[in-house]
Amino acid sequence: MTRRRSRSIVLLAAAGRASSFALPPPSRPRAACLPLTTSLQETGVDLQSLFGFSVREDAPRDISTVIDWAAGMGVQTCDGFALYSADEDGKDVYAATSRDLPEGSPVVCVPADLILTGMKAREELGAATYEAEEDIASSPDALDNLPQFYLFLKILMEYDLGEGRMYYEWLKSLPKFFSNGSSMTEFCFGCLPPYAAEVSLREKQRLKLFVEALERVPFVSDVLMKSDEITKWAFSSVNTRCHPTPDGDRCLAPLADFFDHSSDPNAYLYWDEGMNLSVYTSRDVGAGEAITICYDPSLMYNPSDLLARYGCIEETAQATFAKYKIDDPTQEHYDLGYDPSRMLVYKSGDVSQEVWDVLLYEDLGKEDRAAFHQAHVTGDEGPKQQYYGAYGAQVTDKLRRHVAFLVNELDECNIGLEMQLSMGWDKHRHPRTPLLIRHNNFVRSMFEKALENLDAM
Ligand SMILES: *[C@@H]1O[C@H](CO)[C@@H](O)[C@H](O)[C@H]1NC(C)=O
Ligand SMILES: CC(=O)N[C@H]1CO[C@H](CO)[C@@H](O)[C@@H]1O
Repeated sequence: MTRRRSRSIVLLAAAGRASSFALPPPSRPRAACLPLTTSLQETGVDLQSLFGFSVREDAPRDISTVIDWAAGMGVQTCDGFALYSADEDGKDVYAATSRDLPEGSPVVCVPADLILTGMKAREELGAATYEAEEDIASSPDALDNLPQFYLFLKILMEYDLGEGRMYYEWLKSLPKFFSNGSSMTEFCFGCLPPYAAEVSLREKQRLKLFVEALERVPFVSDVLMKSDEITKWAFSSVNTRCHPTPDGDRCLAPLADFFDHSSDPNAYLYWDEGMNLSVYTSRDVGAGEAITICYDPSLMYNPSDLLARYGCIEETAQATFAKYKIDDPTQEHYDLGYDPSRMLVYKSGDVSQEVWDVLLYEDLGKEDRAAFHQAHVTGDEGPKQQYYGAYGAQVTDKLRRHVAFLVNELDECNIGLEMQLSMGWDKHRHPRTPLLIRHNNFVRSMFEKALENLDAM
């Protein structure tokens, strides 16, 4: 996310010594040179300290050793690479450098053998997981779910085995507080407009699927399986930090998992033939500027999916999904551009042509639908204009009602949320309230503009 520079920025960790790409990586982990602690208090002993560190939401996130650990593991970083936090409690961490980086510079390079993938985890964990795999493989999004399920198991296993394991220092650096859909409560869903609530709820159901499948994995201990906090932490870590690989798998690449998402990123991921994963700058990046990558181009205009999956808001986005949903879309709908990344409302309040076309198509009878579709795919503007001549006013009115409905929904959600804030309930009971309000306001601002435009038509 874009950082507001006015906020206090806390340096959480930096490499003790600059590790340059020109130099071979050190062979042993170096001791941390800068002992940096977050301001969070140590929490009391809880069940989870059985495992070395707590993953409770309010437990401190320990980022102090991960860069030096990674260097010891062969991860190369550019000069001045460091992790910063934009908030006082160190929950929200981003990667930047203390020096200007020109376009095309390597930022980090993670060697292939350190990268965790779904396939590698599957091989390592072996046949004991195959029963659980059947459950996941029969789920609707199996292709996405299977690699993530194996990464989820791998994280749980490493957490269970604790200190002394290869990935321990990296596990400690993972966030504990997530606002992602799987962390939301019934209360949160009630405060989101229908589409955002639906996608957030879907994330929560995915978590349930993973946790239920755990019961069929013999090596997962009861303590782990029954701890909602631990399973949610492992699930959210995988879900929000994994990257797709060129061969359709998913991976967790230590240190390459600290880059925030932006729809106007200043860096990108690059896989070499040896499956090492690098991050390169795609333009000049100033010292201290957050280095960002685009997680998934389909999230560029979809703040609700971004919220559901990653728990964040990107207020610089130039458009938002128009949230117009069709129950049983056909190939013809898709041909007209029925897709969240194309059915857009822009900051200016303009609505993308795809929205108009889909709405008009919906109002036509069978034969006219076929003719309109034909004109669209052949790029024949004449007949399309005739349909707009006949149905334009009707479609404008339908769109106006849709947009007005959403503005109203968002207002109602925010009334409930503001009330929580005024009572101070957000502090403990509903810590995600401010985030939900930001999401709703951001989406509302675009819809409100669209409503003004439609009213003026
Ligand atoms: C991948 O990284 C390893 C270790 O850093 C290096 O030896 C190898 O040459 C790299 N592979 C490619 C194709 O660059
Ligand atoms: C706001 C929030 O807590 N969102 C989290 C969702 O997941 C990402 C990736 O781990 C975290 O960085 C975010 O902090």
